[in-house]
Amino acid sequence: MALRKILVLNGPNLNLLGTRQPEIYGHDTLDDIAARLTAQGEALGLAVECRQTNHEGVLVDWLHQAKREGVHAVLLNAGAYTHTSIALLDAILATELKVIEVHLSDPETREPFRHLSYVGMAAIDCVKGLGAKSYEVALERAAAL
Ligand code: CA2
Repeated sequence: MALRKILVLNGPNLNLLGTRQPEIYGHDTLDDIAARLTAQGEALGLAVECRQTNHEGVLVDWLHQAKREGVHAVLLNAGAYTHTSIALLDAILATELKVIEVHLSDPETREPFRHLSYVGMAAIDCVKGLGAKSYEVALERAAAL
């Protein structure tokens, strides 16, 4: 039987991870995180695919594609689009995908403009504030869905 697929989608500026603001986002690069998630996925019997884009519409397109391809769950760190994007909220609602919101930091303890999450209005779960470990906890939760 084919492995269940988990898509890990990362939004704007997350390609800079590990190079700037390590006091907030840690020292791991996105490639480090992707490598660990892939290995963790193999242990859990999941096929993990990680992607990053700086473009809102590309995230919307990837959610539509995930629905068409029958992806089991999506881990979504939409970066700043978390707090602004009704398009992403609509895409999650329209696709009815199981989306787990992920954040390295805890936006609710940061500036007030980060307290609102449009992604959170449609996501089934949220893991935040654990640095790169947020993705690993989210993947464990996705495996249990
Ligand atoms: O904590 C998170 O994971 C965030 O989604 C990160 C976003 C931020 O806008 C959200 O409020 C919380 C920002 C990602 C920017 O990534 C950088 C990585 C390295 C250096 C600078 C920015």
